[in-house]
Amino acid sequence: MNIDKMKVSIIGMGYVGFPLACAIAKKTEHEVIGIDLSKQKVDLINQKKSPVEDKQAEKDIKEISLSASTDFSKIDSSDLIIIAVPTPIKENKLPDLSCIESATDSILPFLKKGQLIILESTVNPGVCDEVLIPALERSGLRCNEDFNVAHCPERIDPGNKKYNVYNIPRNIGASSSESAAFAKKFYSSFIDADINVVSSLKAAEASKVIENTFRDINIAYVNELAKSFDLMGLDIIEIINAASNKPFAFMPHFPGCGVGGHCIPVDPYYLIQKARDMGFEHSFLQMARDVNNSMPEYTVQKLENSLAEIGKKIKGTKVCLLGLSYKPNVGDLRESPALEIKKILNDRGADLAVVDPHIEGTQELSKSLERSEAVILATAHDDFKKISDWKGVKIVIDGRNCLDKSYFISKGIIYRGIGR
Ligand code: SAJ
Repeated sequence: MNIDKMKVSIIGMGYVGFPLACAIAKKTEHEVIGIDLSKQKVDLINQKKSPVEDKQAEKDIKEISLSASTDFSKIDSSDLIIIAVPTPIKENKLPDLSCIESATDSILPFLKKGQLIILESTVNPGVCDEVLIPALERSGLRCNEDFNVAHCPERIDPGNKKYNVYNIPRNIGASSSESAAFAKKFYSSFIDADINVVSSLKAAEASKVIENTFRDINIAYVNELAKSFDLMGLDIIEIINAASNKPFAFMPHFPGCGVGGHCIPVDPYYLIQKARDMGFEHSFLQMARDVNNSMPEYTVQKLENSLAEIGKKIKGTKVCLLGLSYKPNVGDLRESPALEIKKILNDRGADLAVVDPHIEGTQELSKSLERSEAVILATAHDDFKKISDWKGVKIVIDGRNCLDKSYFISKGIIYRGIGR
């Protein structure tokens, strides 16, 4: 194998795999093949278009040679196979490894001596050793004798203008020190940031889940504060901003109508379940999940209380839901709390209009505001922050604390934030 010119196959052309494929194709001499189950994604890539919202990758695809296919046989004779498929949770909040398992089944016929298999998908400690390697060894080949395995947890922040696949540091664990060194050299060839080798596959898996669990518990902390500050008549944004001028030992997070995305509300359940299987209950992490999962209902409750102030109920009221996406300025519905808010409003009989400029099939903003008495903002899209004419709206529930509270007070519009 010539480390400078390999055949690299990437399984999964989503938010993680596609930018990664572009970076490798752009910065190295490797031949890069992208594999995905979605013919639509594959066709877009072969037409030199991006299948995901990623500003850097949308540029890169036009300059590079990257072919994509739905046919797994195209990975034949790969030196390196990278698995970057989703690791969601099931309805019952249990980890769902089915994408990894099916990707591995599809790789088996093409597993060869000397190959390195790298998992980028986020998993709990133990998945590589207890699921991935045994599945690959069903080929009859042995890990560390015939093939090696490494884990380099993905770190991508959709919509981030500063950090992208080229400049985010990475951690690597592997089945052997040689394969760790090989993987480090590979990632260093297209990433201009620290590539850190940890002691094992499990250590790499654990490092990723604690990153996102850290974020989840900190968001739960401020969400719980928001509930008590609402009762105390305090403005949580003012208070967090004040605490933030402490130059050490404080890291601001902000309350909102809930926690969405493919990482933050998902990864804690991987850690919780693994520890539970080992006989330990992460009650604190579970409680944080419960707090964050309570925010959509809390947000709708604010609307109900505000309507009651003007003698109305949710049932039959014309309500406009601003935003469906889980984070600003992208169109991504995964685990979005706005979907839960929409469901609750529908169940409570609201006459609902839903507006999200990043999601196809939603209503037009101006007309939706015109016909609505009340608004819940669930996503801090820039388009919503620019609204200057709220038409006949009487109530605004600002689920992302991103609007100007004083403006609404000056206009006699009832404004309620989350913790303000
Ligand atoms: N959220 C809050 N309050 C906060 C921060 C976020 O309610 O203070 C909500 C957001 O509205 C969103 C959810 O949490 O619904 C997740 O927000 P996020 O900014 O964490 O967005 P993600 O899911 O794109 O997170 C990614 C993650 N990257 C990876 O997992 C590789 C995460 O680790 C990063 O911390 C995050 O980007 C980032 O830093 O922006």
